[in-house]
Amino acid sequence: SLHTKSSVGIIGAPFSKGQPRGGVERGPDLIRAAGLLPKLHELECAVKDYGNLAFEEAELDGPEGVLKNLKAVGGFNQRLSQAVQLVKKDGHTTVMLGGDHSLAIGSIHGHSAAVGQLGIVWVDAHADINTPLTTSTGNLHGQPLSFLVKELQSSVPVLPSFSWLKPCISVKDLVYIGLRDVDPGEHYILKELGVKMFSMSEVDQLGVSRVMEETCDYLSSRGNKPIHLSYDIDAIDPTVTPATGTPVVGGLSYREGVYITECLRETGRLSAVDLVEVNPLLGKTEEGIQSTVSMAVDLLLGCFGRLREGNHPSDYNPPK
Ligand code: 6HN
Ligand code: MN
Ligand code: MN
Ligand code: MN
Repeated sequence: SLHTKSSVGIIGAPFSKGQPRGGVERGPDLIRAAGLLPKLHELECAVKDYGNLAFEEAELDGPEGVLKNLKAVGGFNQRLSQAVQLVKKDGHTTVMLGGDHSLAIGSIHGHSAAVGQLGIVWVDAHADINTPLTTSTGNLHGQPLSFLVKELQSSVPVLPSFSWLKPCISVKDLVYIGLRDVDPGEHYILKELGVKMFSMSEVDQLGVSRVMEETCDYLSSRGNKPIHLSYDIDAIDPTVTPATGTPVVGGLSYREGVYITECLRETGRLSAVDLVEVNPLLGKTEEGIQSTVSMAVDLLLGCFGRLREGNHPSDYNPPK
């Protein structure tokens, strides 16, 4: 490989309060149990597992208007941001294992606090850019980008639980892939702000290779910033990844999903990865759960150099 070996720092974030379904807090341990660490070692990655971030029940977390678990989500993300900053300062590419997608708030905030401006690749069936005013569910996993995007701050009310958070990304540094369930208020925002996006229609029209070429060109035109990949497992088709909270038909295939990670790895600028929304309690069958978890592992391996053509260690000695 042309790349220097990666050093990976893993943070488990067993958090589920950004949405109403139990089980997603089991994601980090399941992904580890499926062999993530030994498989990364096989790719000659140096791996440090920072363990799971402890979660304390927020006292008296009543709904503030329509928003659910504001204090818990605000508090956990503040600590996650600090954890990510530490891992980045140790020099690793961060892997944040969720947990639900509200965790992107702390993950992206911490990443940006440590390294500066970022390019964000958001792979998801959903846009996750509802504001506290446009949300129809009150679930904060549908809103993380509204708190992070600078251009949206005049539309986001000030919330005490997020007073620590400074919006740190420009909407021009954001690219979506895989969209197919976007709420009207979100669609308005995407069009109004001219956000770069490849919905499933564009994946169909262009094919995943053109989508990735254009994604990488776009990020280059924005100055080759360190890349933050936020990968929601529900971007993948529910026939492959049924064990997730908000499945949507018509998603990315296994191959398209992995190809995205291979291309981002090739840039050499992948600096943090979120892998979120794996929920074993929603898999229906053992097979469905296994398939979801192993997809999560394969996406992460694609991020760190696994090639479908095969790999071999740099010190490999052929038998003589
Ligand atoms: N996710 N747009 C819906 C909402 O509740 O705002 C769904 C959000 C899904 C969020 O999958 O990370
Ligand atoms: Mn989603
Ligand atoms: Mn919807
Ligand atoms: Mn999401």
